[in-house]
Amino acid sequence: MTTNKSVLAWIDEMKALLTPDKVVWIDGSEAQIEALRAEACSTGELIKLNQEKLPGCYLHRTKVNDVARVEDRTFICSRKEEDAGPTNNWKEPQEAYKMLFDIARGSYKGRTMYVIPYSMGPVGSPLAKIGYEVTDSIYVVLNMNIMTRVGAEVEKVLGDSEDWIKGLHAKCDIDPEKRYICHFPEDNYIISVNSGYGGNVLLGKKCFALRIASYLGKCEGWMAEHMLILGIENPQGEVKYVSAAFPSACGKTNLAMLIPPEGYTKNGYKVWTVGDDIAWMRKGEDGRLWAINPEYGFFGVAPGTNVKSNPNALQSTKKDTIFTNVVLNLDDNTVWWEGLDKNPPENALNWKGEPWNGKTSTEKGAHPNSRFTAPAKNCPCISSEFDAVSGVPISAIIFGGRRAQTTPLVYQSRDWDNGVFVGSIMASETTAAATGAVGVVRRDPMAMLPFCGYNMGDYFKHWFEMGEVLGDKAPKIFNVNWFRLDEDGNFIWPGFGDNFRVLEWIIKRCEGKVDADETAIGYVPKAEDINLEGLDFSIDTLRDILAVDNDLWSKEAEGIEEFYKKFGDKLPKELADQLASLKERLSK
Ligand code: GTP
Ligand code: SPV
Ligand code: MN
Repeated sequence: MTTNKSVLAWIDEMKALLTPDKVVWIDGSEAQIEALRAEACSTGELIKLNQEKLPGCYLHRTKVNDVARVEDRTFICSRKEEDAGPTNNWKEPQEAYKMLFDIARGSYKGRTMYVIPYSMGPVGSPLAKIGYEVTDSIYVVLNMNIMTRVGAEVEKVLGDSEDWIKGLHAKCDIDPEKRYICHFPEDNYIISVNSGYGGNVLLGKKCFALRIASYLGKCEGWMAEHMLILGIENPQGEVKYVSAAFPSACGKTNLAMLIPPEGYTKNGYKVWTVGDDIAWMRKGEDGRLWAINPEYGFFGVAPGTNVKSNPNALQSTKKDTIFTNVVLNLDDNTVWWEGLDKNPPENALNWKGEPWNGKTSTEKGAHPNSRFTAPAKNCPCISSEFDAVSGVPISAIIFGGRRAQTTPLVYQSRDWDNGVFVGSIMASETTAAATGAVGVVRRDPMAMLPFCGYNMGDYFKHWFEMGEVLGDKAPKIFNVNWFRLDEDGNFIWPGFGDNFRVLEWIIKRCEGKVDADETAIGYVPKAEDINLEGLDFSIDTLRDILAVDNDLWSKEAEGIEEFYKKFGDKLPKELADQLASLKERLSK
């Protein structure tokens, strides 16, 4: 246990507020973690799975009203409302503290307070940051122990420093009417009450590593982004790194772990995973942009994960993994979800714990936002640079979303500033990762709409400033869309491993090795430059999904103009200029 005065003072405050019966300091030792797993199994909080087939694996079910992030109950409590901006919910900080402390007061009575010291990023890395989360949930402790670097080592590195982030989580009664996920960027404070679900309660993840960190990044000159990081190794053994921002449940984990098509793997191409959800990026000594993954595990979407779509993710879940809200197969005590295979169990319990027969039931067995929490080190293609304290140099940044129409398979921005514009106009169909309607197109700039901890107008400005700092060493910026639909509603592009064909074009563009066609929105590949070898896919269809329809884009431009109005005079002039140029090019 630490002797850090600022930490001890806050823990005393928390004890007085929450009145736990007992305080347990998480040291990260296997013995302590194992004892907690056993305790959670004894109360039913966890179900121990078949230890021969799934060693170290457990199942957890949340309350049925508590299955996803709650964007309408997520608040940025900056002192000034303007600093939260038009895209965030805001509460006045003193009022918010009072409301939250009133809700949490006494709620640990008869319970244990767990104190989790954790590092986002390799322990001791100059890019890493430290947090403390107090929680009354063993599920949170065990998940944080997979998702972050936890324990005594972290406290040693922190020493007496006051530079750490406070996180208070209280389950209370899981009352959705009193559920609040609040961030106080100016105080380095996060408070989450009345939830027990993933992104709402694993406070190192979206709350710290994106909402608080994006604000710190603005103040300190770096970037916290909702991005995967992957390395592409060519047959000569050279590795180039790219990062990619797609909204929740739009393919980051899948792209991060992809296995290239056979023709490529035979020739020696490989993909290495550095991260699947969050990137912290900073200018390095060589002037390039360097990225670390602040996380230590994957909190991945289960449905759709299978041996074909993402074998590396599936393999990652074979040991030491916690499954949340999936099907329990009662015959062999293993788990199942939609899209795992074509053999749903007949003798099973669905995600709610009710009897479920996969052959006859019309209802889904797993929740669409059911998840696995797996250690990153389980991943067969984890990068050798995963723990590298200075991270990896980024050659390209890729934006992308789920668009049935309009957005081509891939295009490149004209330059950094145009790339910031491309990120700012991202739009995507909503998914089950957050509560609310699914399949509605909404603007989600840089996939950060739910995660930007300050005024998004200032966030755009920060992107332009980073472009200036990086100059001609800045990564090239691209946009992709794997999700174009045909008239029958089927995905046109095969996606998954075949996305490597697009990554190859992106890398070639970065190296200046391939030409492109200039369109109103940017540079689009010549169809013959996307390698279709070994794929049953016609070049004409490829041409279709690469085409830029100026009429559709003119409508898009109107939507962008409407969206930009939200930001008032916080909209950087560069973006207004970019929009005007786009319109001009479209009218030609
Ligand atoms: P979060 O963890 O919520 O941030 O999601 P994510 O961005 O990591 O998304 P993930 O990779 O888990 O994919 C979400 C869903 O999209 C899954 O159902 C996938 O099967 C599907 N998906 C991923 N990549 C592709 C693709 O290339 N094509 C198609 N059609 N679907 C994909
Ligand atoms: C997302 O929704 O983007 C996730 C899952 O990665 S959660 O941690 O719940 O935010
Ligand atoms: Mn995510």
